[in-house]
Amino acid sequence: MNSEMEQELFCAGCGVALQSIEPKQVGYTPASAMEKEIPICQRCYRIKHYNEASTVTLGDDEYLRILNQIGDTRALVVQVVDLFDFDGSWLRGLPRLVGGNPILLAVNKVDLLPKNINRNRLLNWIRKSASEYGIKPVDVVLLSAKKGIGMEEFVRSIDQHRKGKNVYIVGVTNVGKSSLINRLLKQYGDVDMEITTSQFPGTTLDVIEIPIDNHSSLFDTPGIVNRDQLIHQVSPQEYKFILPDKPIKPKVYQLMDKQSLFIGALARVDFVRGERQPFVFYISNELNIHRTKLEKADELYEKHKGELLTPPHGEGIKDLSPFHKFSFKVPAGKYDVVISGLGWIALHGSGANVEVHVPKGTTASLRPSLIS
Ligand SMILES: Nc1nc2c(ncn2[C@@H]2O[C@H](COP(=O)(O)OP(=O)(O)OP(=O)(O)O)[C@@H](O)[C@H]2O)c(=O)[nH]1
Ligand SMILES: [Mg+2]
Repeated sequence: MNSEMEQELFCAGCGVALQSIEPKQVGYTPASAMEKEIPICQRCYRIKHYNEASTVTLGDDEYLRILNQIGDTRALVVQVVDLFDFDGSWLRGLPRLVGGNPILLAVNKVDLLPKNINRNRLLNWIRKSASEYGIKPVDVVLLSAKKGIGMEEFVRSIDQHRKGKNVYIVGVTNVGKSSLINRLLKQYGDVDMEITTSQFPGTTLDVIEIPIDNHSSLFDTPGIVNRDQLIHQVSPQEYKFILPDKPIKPKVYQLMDKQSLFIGALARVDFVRGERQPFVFYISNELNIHRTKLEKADELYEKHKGELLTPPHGEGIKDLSPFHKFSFKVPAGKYDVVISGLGWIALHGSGANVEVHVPKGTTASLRPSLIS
C-alpha cells in the first residue's frame, strides 16, 4: 500500500508508482514534474487536459488482490453503484471479498434522474435489490458527486459507521468513486489534490490514500471491469452517446401493438401484444429512437445498422455481439423494462407483451417503476 513505501512517489491522480525512465510504461512523468508538490503521471495529465481515452486497464487479478487486502483488515467498505445502471454496476462477490466488514451503499448519479422521483420507493427498491445480491448494507445514501447532492448525509453516515477505522471506496469502473472523493475533498478537505476522473472506465490504477486523521484514512480503489456492461462492446468514441451526463429527458411514444422501436443499433423493443399505450424511454438524450413496424424490424436492422441506426457508427457495428431476446409479460400497473447499461422503458398501461433484443452479454429485466 502506498503509505508503507515512503521512498517511492505515487501519482496523486491514479495511484500508480511514478517513474521517469520508461515513457511507454504506466507511471511515467518527466523528471522535472517529479519535483512538484502534488506530482501526477503523464497519463493523468493527458486525461485531465485533453480528455484522452486511457489505454491502460487493470487486470482482474490485480483488482482482487487489492480487495482481498480489505478482507484482512477491519474497515468500513463503501460500495458505490451507478443508479443509472444499477445491476450492471453492481460489484458481485463483494461480501466474500471484504470479510465481515460493514458495507455502506453509496448510490451515485441521482442527478441523472428526473426530479419527480419517489425517494422512499427508490430506497426500498435499492435495499431489496441489495438483499437479493446478498448484502445488508448498514446504510443506503443517494448521492450525486457531480451536483454535490447528499454529501452531508454521506459524511455523517461514514463517520457513524466507520467507528474510527479506515474507509475503502470500492465498486465497478466508472461509477464515480473518485468523483465522490474529490467532492469530499473539496467540501471538507484542506488539501489541494484532485484524483483523476474520466468518462472512460479504468481511470484509477492503484489504491490512493487520503488521511482522515492521525489514525485512519480513506482509500480510493481502482474499479473492477464488469465485462457484461454494454459499454465494453463499443469504442470509446461512442461513450458520449450512451452514457448520459445530463438529467434524462424522458421520450414518450404512443404505440400500437406490432410496432418496434430501435435505440440506435444497440437495442430493439417490440410491442407484441396489448392495448395502445405510452412507452416512456429513460435513456441518454443523445440516443436516437427509430420506430418501425414489427414485421419490418429484422430487415431494417440488417440494412441500416451503423448508418440510419446509430450508435455504434459504421464499422463499429462489427464489435457488437449479435442480438438475443428477452420476453416480458408486463402486468397492468407501473413497470420498467430495464436494459442494463442503456436505461429503461416505463409502461403504465393495462399490460403488454414486450420483447427486447439486446447484444449478447447485455441483460434486460422487469421491475416496479422507479418513477411514479
Ligand atoms: N451525471 C453524473 N456523472 C458522474 C457523477 N459522478 C461521476 N460521474 C461521471 O462518471 C464518470 C466516471 O467517474 P470517476 O469518478 O472517474 O469513476 P470511478 O468509479 O473512479 O472510475 P474508475 O477509476 O475507472 O474505477 C466521469 O465521467 C464522471 O464525470 C454523478 O454524480 N453524476
Ligand atoms: Mg477512479
